[in-house]
Amino acid sequence: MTALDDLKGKYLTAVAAAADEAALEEVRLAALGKKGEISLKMRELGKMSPEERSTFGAALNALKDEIDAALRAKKAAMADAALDARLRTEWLDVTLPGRPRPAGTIHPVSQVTEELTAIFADMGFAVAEGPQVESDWYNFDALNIPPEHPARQEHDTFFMNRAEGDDRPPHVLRTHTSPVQIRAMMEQGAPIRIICPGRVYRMDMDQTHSPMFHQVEGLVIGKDISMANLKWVLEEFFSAFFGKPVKTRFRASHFPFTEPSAEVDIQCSWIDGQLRIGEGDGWMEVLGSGMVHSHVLRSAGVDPDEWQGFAFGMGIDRMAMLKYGIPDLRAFFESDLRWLRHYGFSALNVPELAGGVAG
Ligand code: 2NL
Repeated sequence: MTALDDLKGKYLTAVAAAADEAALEEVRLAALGKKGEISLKMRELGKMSPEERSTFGAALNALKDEIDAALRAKKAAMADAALDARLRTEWLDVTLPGRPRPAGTIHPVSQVTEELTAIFADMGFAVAEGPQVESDWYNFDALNIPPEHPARQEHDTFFMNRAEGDDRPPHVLRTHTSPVQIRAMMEQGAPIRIICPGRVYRMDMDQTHSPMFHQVEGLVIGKDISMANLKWVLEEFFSAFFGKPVKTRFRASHFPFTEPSAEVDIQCSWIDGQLRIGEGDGWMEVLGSGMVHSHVLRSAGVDPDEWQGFAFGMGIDRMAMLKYGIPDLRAFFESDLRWLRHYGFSALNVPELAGGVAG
C-alpha cells in the first residue's frame, strides 16, 4: 500500500505544480496514459490471486479516480484563470461615441434631374426613357435631319462599329434625347405630354464641353397647343426651379425639327462677378425650342393636319451649375470630390472634410 501512497503523493504534487496545460497533459500521460504508471499497475492485477486483486484493484481504481479528478479540477482552474486574464485585458467601453462613417450623397446632376422631373410632373408631364445607342433613323432622319444635312456634322456624333462586311449605316450614341420622343409618339400616339431626361453624347471636349452630358427634352402634342403654352410652361418651370419668378425672352432661331424655332433666355443680373437668376435686365440663353416640324410629326406617325405641339431641349448639367453656383465643369465631369465639396456637394460626407461650402 505504501507504493500506492507514494504514487498518489507523486502525482498530486505534480498536478499541483503543473504551470500550464501542456505540463498538465504530460502529468496525465505519465500517470493515466496507455503506458502511464497507473495503467501499468493495472496490468499487474492479472498476475495476482483473487483476494489480492480485489483489495489492490479497488485501491488502484480509487487512486486512478483521485488523480483523474485532480487533473480535471486543475484544468478547470487553469481555464478560469485564463478567462479572468482575458476579461481583465479585453474589454469594451460601450459608452464611447461611435466612429463617424462617410455617407454617400446624391450627385448634383441626379438631384437636379429629380427636381425638374417633380416640377414637370406637377404640370402633368410623364417621364419617357429610351436607348442611348440609337439607329441613325431615330437620332437624325426622323427629326428632319437627312443624311446630307450639315447638322449631322455639327452634332459631332460618335458612331458604333459594324461587323466586317456589314454595310448598313452604323448606330450612333444619341446626340440628344429627341429619339426618345419619336419612340414615345410612335408607341403612344397623340395627345402626349412627356419629358425625356438622360445622357447624351457628342465628340466634344474642352473647358466647357464634355463628351457625355445630360439633357432634358419636353414634348407636348395636342389639338391646339401653341407657343403661348410653351412660354407659360417654361416660365412656370424656371420660377419653380429657381424658387422665384423668372422672366423668359424668346429669340427667333432655327432647328431642323421645329418650325418656328426659338432660343429662350432667362432673366438675370451680373453684378460684381455675381450672377443672379430672376433679377435685373440681363439675359442668359438656356434652352432651344419651337413648334414640332410637320415632317417630324409625320415620321413619328402623328397626323400634322390633326395635331400640333411644342418641344424644347436644355442641358441638365448647365442647369445644375446655374442653380448651385458651380462655375467649373470639373466638379461634374471628373466627379472631382474636392470641387463637388467646394460647391456644397459633399459626395462623401466626412465631417472633418465637409468644411468649405461656398456662399
Ligand atoms: C437645344 C435644342 C431642342 C427640340 C430640342 C424636339 C424633339 C422632337 C421634335 C422637335 Cl421629338 N423638337 N426637341 C426642339 C427644339 C430644340 O433643343 O439647344 N437644346 C439644348
